[in-house]
Formats: sequence, C-alpha cells, structure tokens
Amino acid sequence: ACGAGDGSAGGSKGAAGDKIVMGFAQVGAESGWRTANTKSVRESAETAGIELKFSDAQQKQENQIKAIRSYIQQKVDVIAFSPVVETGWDAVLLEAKRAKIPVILTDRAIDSTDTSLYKTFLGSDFVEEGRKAGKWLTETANGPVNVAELQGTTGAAPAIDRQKGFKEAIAQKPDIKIVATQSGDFTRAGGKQVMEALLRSHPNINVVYAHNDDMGLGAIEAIKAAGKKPGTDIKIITVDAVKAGMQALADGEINYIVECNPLLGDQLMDLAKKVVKGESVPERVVTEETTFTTEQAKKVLKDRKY
Ligand code: GZL
Repeated sequence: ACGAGDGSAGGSKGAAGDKIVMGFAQVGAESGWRTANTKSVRESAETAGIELKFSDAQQKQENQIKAIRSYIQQKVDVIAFSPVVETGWDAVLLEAKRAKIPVILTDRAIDSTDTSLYKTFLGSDFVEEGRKAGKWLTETANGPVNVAELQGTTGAAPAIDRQKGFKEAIAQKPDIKIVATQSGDFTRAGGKQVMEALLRSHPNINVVYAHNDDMGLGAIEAIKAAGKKPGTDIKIITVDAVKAGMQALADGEINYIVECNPLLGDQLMDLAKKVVKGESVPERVVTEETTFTTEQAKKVLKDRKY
C-alpha cells in the first residue's frame, strides 16, 4: 500500500504549485471530539494550501459512500475519510482505485484485507485506549466491581477495539465484571438514555466505562437524576479528553479519562501531499495521546485546545 506501487501515476499537483484538491467524507457531528477533528482538518487544509471539499454524513454509511462517489466524479486528487463502521467499503474504494484516486483513512479503520485500497491509516490505537482504561480500574478497584459499559457506534472500530482492550486489561482481576453493555452511539443523548435504562435494570452498578466523553456526560445526567453522585457513588471512566469531559474530570464527576487526539489535520495534509506526489508513506501512523486523572485535569484544563 506504500507509494505509487499500484501503478497510479505520481501526480504533478502540489509540486507545480497548482492546488491539491482533497475530498473529505466526515462521519458527522456527533460529539465534541468530532467537532474538534473537523476544525483541525479544515484549519490544516487552509494552512497547507489544499482545497478541501467536505461532507458530513450524519453518521450514516450510505451518505459517506455517496460523498466518496461524488469526489470520484469530481476527479479530486485525494480522498480522505473516517469510516463510520469497519465493514462495507471495498466496492467504493475499488472505484476510487480504478479512478486512480489515492485514499487515506483517518481516525477510524476498515476491516478490508485488501490494503491496496488505501495508502495509509492515520489514527489512534483504540485497543490501547481500552487497555489504559481497564488498567486504571484494575489498579484502583478494591474488591468486586460491577461495570456498565456504554459502547460507541455499533460496528465502529473505536467501539470494537475499546471494548477489546478494556476486557483484556480487566481480565487480570476476575472480580471486575462487565454486568451490562449497550451502545449509546457516541452521543450525549445516547449515553443518558442507556444509563437511565441500566440504572433501572442494574441497581448494583459501581463503575461506568463510556467509550467517549459525550456518553459519559449523558450518563452523569442520568446518575444525578437517579439521586446518586457521579464520580463518588458510581465511578466514571471515559475516552477522548475534550473540554467538557476534562471539566467534569476536574470537578470529580468523571474519575479518569483516556485521551484520544482529534488534532489529525496537519499529519493528514502532510500525508496527502506525499501521496499525491506518488511518494511512499507508512501504512500506519499512530497518533500520540495520554491519560488524565482529576489532579492532572485541574492543571491542564485552561491550556486545552479543544
Ligand atoms: C475516535 C473517534 C470517536 C470518538 C468519539 O477516534 O472515532 O468518534 O472517540 C467520536 O467521540 O464520536
């Protein structure tokens, strides 16, 4: 998948100074993370002098496929997208390949075994994010713990992998059990609805593991409405570290956040320039990110860019 090995001519665009045109098919605007990611892509395209065609799929795969098809029709120089779910991309990516338009995956991955369908995948290691969340719980739990898991979008790489990593990590302590798991679709409203239902069906929940801050913030609303103290009666672990999540962490309503860096714009534009010129790029670029406790959140909150 590296370089122009698939026979696509290395473009003269960018080198000769004429503008590279990128078609970007975004997932939607479902979370604070997504908003920050979109802002990063738009700003970085501007800075890189790349003309950006942008679409918001409202979290629907058919809309992303339509957008990719329209970019192929418009003969853009490069296509980048964050696949809302892992499956169902081979056909449209084959059309892009036949049209000799290179594709870059950003943020989320696809399950295709044909890695000639895209040049590189730039994004986080979601399994590692899940491991970090689980590791913190094994290190802080005393005795039996019942976990309610708020999953991200069904079939999305971050939802699948954050669950996988978390389960791997908590397997070290058999008395930490996931007693309920359900998708809140990465939205605040989804997290609230699922948490309201789980609180009724599982009165013995000690910990919530939410695949993103937004669902964790929704869960906080449900926990408060049930007369319980989030962060105290029920501990909360989330992933992302967007501003609203970090504020709740600083306030002690969330107990631990695993960062998922949305600022992929600059790296994406660098990769796009190389790919359009036919230069080889790494098949996988993993983003840098860390974790935060309440104390750490208090220190960095004012400096957070998103
Ligand atoms: C992760 C990204 C996820 C975020 C959510 O890279 O795909 O989607 O964790 C967002 O907030 O909705």
